Amino acid sequence: MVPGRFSLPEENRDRVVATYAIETALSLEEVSDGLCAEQSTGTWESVERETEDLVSRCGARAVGSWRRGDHVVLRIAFPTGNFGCSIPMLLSTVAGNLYEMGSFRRTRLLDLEFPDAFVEGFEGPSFGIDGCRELLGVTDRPLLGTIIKPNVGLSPEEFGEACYESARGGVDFVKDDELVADPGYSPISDRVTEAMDGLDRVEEETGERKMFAANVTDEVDGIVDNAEEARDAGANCLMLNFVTAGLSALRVLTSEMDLPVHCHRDMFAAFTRVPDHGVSPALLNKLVRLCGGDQAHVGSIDGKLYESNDEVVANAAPLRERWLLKSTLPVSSGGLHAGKVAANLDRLGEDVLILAGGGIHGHPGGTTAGARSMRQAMEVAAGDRELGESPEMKAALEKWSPVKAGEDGN
Ligand code: CAP
Repeated sequence: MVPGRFSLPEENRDRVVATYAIETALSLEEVSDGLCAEQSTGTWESVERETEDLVSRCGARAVGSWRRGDHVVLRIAFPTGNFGCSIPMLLSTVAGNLYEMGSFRRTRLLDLEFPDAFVEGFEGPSFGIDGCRELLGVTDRPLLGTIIKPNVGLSPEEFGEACYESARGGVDFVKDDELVADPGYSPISDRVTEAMDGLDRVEEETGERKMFAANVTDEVDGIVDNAEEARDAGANCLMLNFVTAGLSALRVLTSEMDLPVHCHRDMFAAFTRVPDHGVSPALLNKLVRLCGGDQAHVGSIDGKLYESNDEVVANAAPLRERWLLKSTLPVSSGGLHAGKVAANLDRLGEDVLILAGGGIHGHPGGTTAGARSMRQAMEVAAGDRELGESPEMKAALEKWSPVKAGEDGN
């Protein structure tokens, strides 16, 4: 049972404030009254039992509204007693039916502001930035990781060897691709055993501790079973495709398991990419932190994804800003290689996990050389060496051109 799920008293007067931008031909008043009714005590028609007392106890109410071009911006306050600390019921309340209203052409949920009493019903990340750093014994530089490629099809032994080669080249962290969880060709426990064996060998050789995130994504009732299997096989981190599995599944996983959870965001853009529809990415990341995610993807600076660099920076903000909960480690991933490290650190800062798949395993010198080129690029960004001075970095920069820190590709 997730702790604190229904800890708010029914009569709780605290409110969650939701901010929306809605494209509609309706007036401010029509949108605001309609939304409050639809998402709390009423519907499209007045109903006799919707008494003043009921509305005052349970009704949503507008706390601000204005026009912005074709859109109405609305701030609506919802009594927390209507949904308690339940993520699915929170989302059904603040978002639920709104996307299907015929009179709203586009609906964007921009933000949710939570009262402290509500946030206190959640545990948040158990490890977060400091906990992940502590487990790795790395406190004075950004973290480096890889996604093993090819994505699918490797046997556990081939996978373990790729982990060894990556860690040997200096990555701190290795993760499954989002497309691998518990397939017949690579059952979780066999893959974790081989991966940890590879990482342990590197630790014996170099003294550097490493982390492996096993993807435990499955049907909801299989996620914790997979996680226990991964933990029993030695995994020291778990990974969840949290959009496809669901935020509630993430919350259950983080509260049941005493391991950091890496949150992969595949399918995220189905909700975020159309700028005036869906949900803002910063809000989704705030919810990941609320649900206890220890590491979360934010896109990548000058990478292969759709976001501008400013948007990537904005995605990372809610993971690290001051809150009642521990911070979540932002993960920059997607099309990165040694030539892009400086720009990523420049925009995202030191408290970040930089991941490269193709940029490591596609290096002309192979996986270990690719990992070395990334680690060396971090040393360049820290001012400890010159760009392109080592053979591994030189080969990476010959294959992929560098992007300078501060050179914004927006
Ligand atoms: C990156 C990656 C990651 C994306 C995630 C991929 O590989 O493994 O899933 O970075 O993107 O398969 O694309 P490369 P998002 O390093 O080879 O690009 O955070 O948007 O889900």
